[in-house]
Amino acid sequence: MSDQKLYPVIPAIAASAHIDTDRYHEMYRRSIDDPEAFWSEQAEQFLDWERRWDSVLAHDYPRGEIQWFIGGKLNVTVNCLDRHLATRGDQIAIIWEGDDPSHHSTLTYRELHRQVCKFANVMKSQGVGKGDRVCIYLPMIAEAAVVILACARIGAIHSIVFGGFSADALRDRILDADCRFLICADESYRGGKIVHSKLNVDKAAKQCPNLRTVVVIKHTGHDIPWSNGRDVCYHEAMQSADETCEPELMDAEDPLFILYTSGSTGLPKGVLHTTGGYLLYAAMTHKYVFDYREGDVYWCTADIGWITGHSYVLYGPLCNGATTLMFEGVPTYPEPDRFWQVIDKHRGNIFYTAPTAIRALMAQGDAYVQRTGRDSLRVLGSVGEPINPEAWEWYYRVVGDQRCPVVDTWWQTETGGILITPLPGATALKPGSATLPFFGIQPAILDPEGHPLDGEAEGILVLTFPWPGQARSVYGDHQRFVDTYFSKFPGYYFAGDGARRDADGYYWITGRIDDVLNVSGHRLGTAEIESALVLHDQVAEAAVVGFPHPIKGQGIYAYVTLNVGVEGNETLKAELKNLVREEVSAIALPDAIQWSPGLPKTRSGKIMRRILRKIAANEFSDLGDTSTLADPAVVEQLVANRQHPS
Ligand code: 6R9
Repeated sequence: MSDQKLYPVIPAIAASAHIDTDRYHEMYRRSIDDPEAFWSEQAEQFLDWERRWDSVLAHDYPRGEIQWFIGGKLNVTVNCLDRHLATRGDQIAIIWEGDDPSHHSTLTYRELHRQVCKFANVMKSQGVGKGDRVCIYLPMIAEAAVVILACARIGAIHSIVFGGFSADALRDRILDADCRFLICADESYRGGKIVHSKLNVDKAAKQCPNLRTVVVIKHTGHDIPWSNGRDVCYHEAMQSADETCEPELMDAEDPLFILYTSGSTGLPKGVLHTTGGYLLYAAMTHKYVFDYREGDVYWCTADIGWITGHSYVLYGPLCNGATTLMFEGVPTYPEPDRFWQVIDKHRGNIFYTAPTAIRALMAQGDAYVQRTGRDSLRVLGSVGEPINPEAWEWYYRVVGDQRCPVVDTWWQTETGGILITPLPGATALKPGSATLPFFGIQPAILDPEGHPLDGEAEGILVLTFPWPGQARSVYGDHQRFVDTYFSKFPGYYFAGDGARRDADGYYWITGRIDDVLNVSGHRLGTAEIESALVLHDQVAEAAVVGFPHPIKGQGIYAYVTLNVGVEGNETLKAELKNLVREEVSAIALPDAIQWSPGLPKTRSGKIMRRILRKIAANEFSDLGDTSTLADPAVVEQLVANRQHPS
């Protein structure tokens, strides 16, 4: 079994790491035995507070109520910027590396602070204040960090929408959070191609009557349509803005941001994170999981539109005074050695990316890696989906030259930060395992009836106790928060993933147990894609499932039932793909569409996705029990017409 392969802690790493094996066990024990004392100490050590908290924790899981550092006051930007000025004002805070390898720039902590204060004043002059929701629809440019932090400066709640999302997806998110203020770029670059950001905003805005102001950051500088009275030029507004802006004093439990993420049903949920606990957890995990040290150049390749970009491109690293690299491009442009070129160019020490990128680069062969040096690297990280042992081995051996531990970090949008992970100087590694819980994290494995399983076990992964970075609600719908995470197994946080615990207590994440897909590390709900497909007036019904894909982890397979009398053809397939692109995103495009005159349903009308998944995966031998189907003949027909995914 693959869990037999063990890579001991690398002695050179352990010798200088913040946390070695003994210290991990000692700190972990204390974090479980006396969580309030433990987290109090961490909150003092990692953050500057304007007012100390009155109590550390209050929680009631069945009601979805979680509060940390109650009564504490602070401002996130004081922690990420102001307090660094005296000691590292001239240190680089952000290295920006463009899509085009000849484009790069840097911002020092002093300059970043200055720009954040200026843009905070721009927002204030436009009437944005504490508690207002601000939508950010930007590519990976340094100004994104400026406007995000400016929201935190004045207590506005940011809602970042991934720049690759369509106009319709953007519209849904603007409306759900009732954002009246939006920041976008004119256009952006991705792998040498242009993305028309502002055009998408204009399209979305047509259906967002409350959207008052659109601030446009010039990035490509090409001509774009302009709506007088609504659109504001970022650069003009910044020119005249004042450089001082007092930070808004925030309660530890005041909202910091909303981030939309897919679930098994309905539209994506606006996961709400608050101020004190989130920042502490992001900063502490950043320091210990990556063994971050003063002077390190740290690079997380995630987009700011995902939680990984929030916690590990911006908030965690900046709170720790790190130099963080923001990358606009893609791993394969101009050539598949781009990551390694960027590491050599900026002398990157810590590198954090997703298994899908690792697999895609692995498929290009070792030569692209080997023609670069990578001698600055010390720690490698993985996030977003389970990493298969082959990809792990390649990452460790070829990219890291067997010198750099690989930290496989399991966590979610809802968890705010990393929960299950190795620590570079403390944890022996097993390829494919996220290994052990971080400080304060208490995982458990349940059977389908909700009974906790001891020792070696496989089942449903839950968390039994809160941690500071945990989400507090679903914006505007607390009941949905309770229903999604706290109702299925009362008393636990239900993550939606399955896991196995081996004899050494190591956790192996086995993937989602609900109808959430993970395509190239992106979370997508099958319901979202199905809703897009059935918008077509010739489609009667659609069912979407995932299947194993060598690069993307999961691919998307759609079964589509057309209206009576309609013939399926390639034009129709193209139209359906277009609908998905427009309604959701290009990430959600099906790899295969199968015309399905009927879908396998139970007598009560429930689609049996288990069967659809097997057919999509080309596993016909064991379709399981089909006797409860209303019409078992449907299955044979589906098997006979299986499509080869493109
Ligand atoms: C951070 C992030 C969360 C889902 C999660 C799980 C999968 C993430 C993983 C992993 C196995 C890892 N996932 N990291 N599975 N090993 N190291 O990705 O957040 O976009 O909300 O996705 O991703 O299925 O439930 P998010």
